[in-house]
Amino acid sequence: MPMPKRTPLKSTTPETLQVLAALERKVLWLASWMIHNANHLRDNADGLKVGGHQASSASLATIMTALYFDVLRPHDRVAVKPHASPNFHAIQYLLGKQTRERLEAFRGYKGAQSYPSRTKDADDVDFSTGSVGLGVAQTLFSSLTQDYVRAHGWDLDRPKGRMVALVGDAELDEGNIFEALLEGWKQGLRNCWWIIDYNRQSLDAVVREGLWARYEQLFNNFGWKVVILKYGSLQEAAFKEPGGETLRKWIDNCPNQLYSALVFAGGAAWRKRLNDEIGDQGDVSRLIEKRSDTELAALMNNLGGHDMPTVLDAFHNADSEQPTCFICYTVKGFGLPFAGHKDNHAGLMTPQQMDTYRQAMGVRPGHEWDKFEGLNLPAERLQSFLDRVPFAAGGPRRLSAPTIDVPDELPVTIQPVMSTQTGFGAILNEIGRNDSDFARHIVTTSPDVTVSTNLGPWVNRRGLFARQAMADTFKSERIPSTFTWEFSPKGQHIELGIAEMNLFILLSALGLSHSINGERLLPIGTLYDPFIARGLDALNYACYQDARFILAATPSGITLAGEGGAHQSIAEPLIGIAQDGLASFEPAYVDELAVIMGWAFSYIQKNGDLSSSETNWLRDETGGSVYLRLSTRPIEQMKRPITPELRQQIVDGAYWQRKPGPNCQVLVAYTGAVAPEAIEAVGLMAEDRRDVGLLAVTSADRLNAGWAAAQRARERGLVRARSHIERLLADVPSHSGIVTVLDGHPATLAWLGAVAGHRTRALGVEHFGQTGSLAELYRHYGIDANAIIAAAQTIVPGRPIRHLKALP
Ligand SMILES: Cc1ncc(C[n+]2csc(CCOP(=O)(O)OP(=O)(O)O)c2C)c(N)n1
Ligand SMILES: [Mg+2]
Repeated sequence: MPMPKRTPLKSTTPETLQVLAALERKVLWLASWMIHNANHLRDNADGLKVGGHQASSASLATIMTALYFDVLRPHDRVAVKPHASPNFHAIQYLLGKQTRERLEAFRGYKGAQSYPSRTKDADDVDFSTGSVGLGVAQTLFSSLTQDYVRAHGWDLDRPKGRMVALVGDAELDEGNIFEALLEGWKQGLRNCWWIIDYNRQSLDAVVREGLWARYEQLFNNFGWKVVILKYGSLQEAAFKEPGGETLRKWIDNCPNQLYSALVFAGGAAWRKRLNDEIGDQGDVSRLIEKRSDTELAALMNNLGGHDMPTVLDAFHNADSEQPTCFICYTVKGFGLPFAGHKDNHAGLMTPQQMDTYRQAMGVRPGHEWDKFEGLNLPAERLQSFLDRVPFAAGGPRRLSAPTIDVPDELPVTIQPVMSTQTGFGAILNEIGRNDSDFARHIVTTSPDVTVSTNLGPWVNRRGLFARQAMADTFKSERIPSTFTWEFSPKGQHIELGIAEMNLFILLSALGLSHSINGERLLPIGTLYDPFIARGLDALNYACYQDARFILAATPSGITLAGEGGAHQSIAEPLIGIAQDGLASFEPAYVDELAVIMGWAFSYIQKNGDLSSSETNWLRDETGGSVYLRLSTRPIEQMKRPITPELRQQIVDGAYWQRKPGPNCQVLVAYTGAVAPEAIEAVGLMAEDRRDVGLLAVTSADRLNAGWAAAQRARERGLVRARSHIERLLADVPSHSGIVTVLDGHPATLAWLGAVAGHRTRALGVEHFGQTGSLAELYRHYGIDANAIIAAAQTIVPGRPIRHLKALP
């Protein structure tokens, strides 16, 4: 394998190398000890394994020491391989940014987190990781976001940062990484480093042979520079000895499994194997013989990713903006007793092994957490080095940005008959008309469904983003088209290829811009509702790291009728309820949507305290992201004034479209596009029954969250706590029945019956896949007016139903 040529290292002095070697030892020790302490020395009363990854951490100890203590600058940002979290916390501890208490509580309540977490850790995690692959892609999209922000004239007084991912080699099996690579190539990615911890082991076993060559080709194809760190400096020196070439060839041809097994077995095993295979070849025999078992093992373990000079050399020489992939050969469990063993992923050192390791590290009992214990350099020298580490020299790593003023009302011309999707496009089109600060900070994005989710008018006004301008040839050729497709550095729409994973990770990056770049963006992403599932883990990831964005998902449900089949969505309203950090809405009318969007633009900017509001028991001051489930179904709009009370109720999740009277037997609670069916059913039932109610539910999610919070508050003694839905249902007679209906899973609203103990029948969609007209599908799945009336009749029998339409 030809090695890339590199110019000799200039910047690192022998003194620095000495200090870095000591710190590397300490990082590895602290990471191992932290895990050991959590598993063996803490009171773990619940009998569960605490876990932690000593082997995976060891694999990256050299690389992370080099990066954090020497290479990185304050404006660089890092996604650390999830199971190298202990290294990260150990490094932050040495830099004075993590407490001993939290290390002692590693994986415990409020302790340092198992996997680096922006929201739960206290030591300045740049990007959360945990679900492998996502943090890696996050660095790519954060780099694009940095370019976007700077192209718009913001954040220019700070140097550009490099977005760095520390990647497990098996992490590269995750498809989202390849989706991101292709997108990065399209968007002209730069300033992004992916450092592959090529230990040739995954969780279960040793990986396939020759993966590095696939990676190399792959990254080259996407315009990346590839730097391979295979041999350490000891090995390079040995290759220059007589017989060295033979040794190199043997290493190159050695299968991954055998190499790992010999690393585990140690010096004597290396000697036997090498002697058996190449030992009869004069020069190389001498090369082997002149080394003790320990020296031989050190030589064979001296892969590029564990050799500080090699690692520093590679990083310091990668000074162009070209995205760069470093393939670093490493040993999983390097320096620990289970190094190289295929079962070491979750392996923990036994107390005896730990004791031996402690002695080898020169750490006295009782001094395990001391920063410089057992290091062969004076503490003052180490401390003064740490005090000057460039990465830690900047101010706080969490930046902030002022809140952007949102207009009190978002104007929109409401047509007599209109869908929420059309309304969404119209609202953005209106915002796009003027050049307010608010409009300038909006950035939209979509995975190839810009036009079909109605972002077209906005994009016509604001243009597409690219670092290099690109004209719309259809326009210059004077071929009529509804949409102008012109790219420029000032454009405000980022067009993605069809990969929903990429959409969510880009939203995650755009939605953290205030904290990463110090410039706030108001991101809006659009996609088809069913394809939320395609990127769901990435959506969860974005919410977990508290990125802020608005998601408009449309079309949704079975309401897309003829489009139907595989495009129908059922489970998404339940995702909307269950997803932490995401407030979900499904309005029926465009005036509701305008209210919700106006609120959403403020909500995504909030960052206040955790206490709940006394009115709705929601923690609105903490803010979050927003999911709008929209529809293409044109429905008749209501002409009505939006009073402040109505506005608040729409945002809180429900309002009486027809308040039930004291003799109410039945009320219908609906969400979204089935509003006409609910209205029709209520109208028909009202001919026979008195005081029928109609509850418009704009957000099952917020109603449910408020209800749960108010119950908790009462259980804690706040006896007067009442949520919005409890207040709405307070006057409904207890014998009334509730029929709930939506174009989505019936469980979304079924819980309404439990609020005040009303008998309830929940209608919705449980099966999918049939195409047809709306009327056919609503009848087929049982969410039309007939179904509502029949359900009401069953739970609260009234007079014989005269109004049921004839069934086909
Ligand atoms: C999406 C996802 N699937 C599965 C896992 C469980 N898991 C954690 S680490 C790991 C293997 C990682 O191997 P590699 O990336 O090579 O890291 P190493 O420990 O070898 O450094 C797996 C399967 C996960 N964290 N995320
Ligand atoms: Mg691995």
